[in-house]
Amino acid sequence: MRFAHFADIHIGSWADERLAEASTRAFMKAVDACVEKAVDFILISGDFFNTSLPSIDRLKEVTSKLKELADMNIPVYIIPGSHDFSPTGKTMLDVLENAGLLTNVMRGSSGEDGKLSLKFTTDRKTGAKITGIGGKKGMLDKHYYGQLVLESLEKEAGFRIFMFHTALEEFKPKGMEQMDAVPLAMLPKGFSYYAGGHIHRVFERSVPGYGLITMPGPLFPNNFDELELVGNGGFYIIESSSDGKVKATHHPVIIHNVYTINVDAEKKTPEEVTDALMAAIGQKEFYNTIVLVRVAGKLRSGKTSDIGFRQFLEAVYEKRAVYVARNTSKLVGKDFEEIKVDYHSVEDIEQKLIVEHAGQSKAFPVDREKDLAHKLLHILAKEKEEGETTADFEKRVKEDFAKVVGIKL
Ligand SMILES: [Mn+2]
Repeated sequence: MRFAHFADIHIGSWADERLAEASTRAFMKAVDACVEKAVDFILISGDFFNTSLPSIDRLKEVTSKLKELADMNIPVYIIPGSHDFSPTGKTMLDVLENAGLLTNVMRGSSGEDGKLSLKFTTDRKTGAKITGIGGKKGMLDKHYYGQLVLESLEKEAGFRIFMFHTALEEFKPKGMEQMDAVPLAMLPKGFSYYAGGHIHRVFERSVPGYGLITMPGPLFPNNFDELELVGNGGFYIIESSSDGKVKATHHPVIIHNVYTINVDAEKKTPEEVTDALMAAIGQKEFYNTIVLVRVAGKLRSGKTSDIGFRQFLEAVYEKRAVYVARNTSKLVGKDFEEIKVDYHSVEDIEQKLIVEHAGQSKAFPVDREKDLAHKLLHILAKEKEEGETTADFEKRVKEDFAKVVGIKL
């Protein structure tokens, strides 16, 4: 048996039009590689799309690729990720599943005692039994793990795959120690393969009592840090031999080259920093390359805005760079220290503020308040969809609101 494991594809993730196609292209390329390697099926461990309602253009491309796979009889098994999920449960994944293009393996029932019994989805060709738990925003999925009936899952015979979309407490990567996570003990033991997602880093570990646990990282990096740390994305190909051995190989997916420039601004004048930036690009050409530039340190004189970034950017784009990303979070001018928020995404900041302020209103229990705040932020941030009338849009927002708050309109 040979299968592929993708996660965190985030179709539509980059707002900048220069990189808007990158995650979709990475998906196309990864699928082509899987076809070439004759995989039996493909797993997607959450965050297939960057939002629950992706744009029509992206959907068109992705759907025709999924159709190619369906026509070749290569099934796609998926769990929703924190990004695929809308608070009201609406997601494009349902549409694709109804069209027979993929299968959501997070299936089960919850008993009167609130216990969650998961069902396996059996792959017809290989007999592999697949189940899993998707991710939700703000770690609502932790609740699922707490209710999960493990015994029946652990007793099941055969080649079993558990898909998950969460950080694991024991294996949080450096710099992500504060992240919400699920302890390994909440996952069923003895599965053949644990297909993870959510952490945008490559991870692979064989754990006694459990099995091979991996996270492939994103198919294409989603921000400056990921570009710097992982450079390019990738996925796993897993091969299991008849003696039960499971081997994972990470396959890179290269869409653009990444070139990093570091400039130390400590005790330099803005002019000296500009010179250092220009010297760093020298005679280079940046065809099909993303250039990352990190400038850090405290200037000897002047302001950070005196640095000739504009001149630098023009020169780099002139040399055919696809995109230039700059990080100056540790750069300060002579006379004042800039205050920077040390969070990378809007969601991180929202999450931080919600946690910090929860419990002040006393109108709801704290957990309910956090949950509500999250869902309301999500709903109220929605924009009008393509082709949607203003009246329909307002109706949709009102209905979503009523559903979340639990009132009748
Ligand atoms: Mn993700």
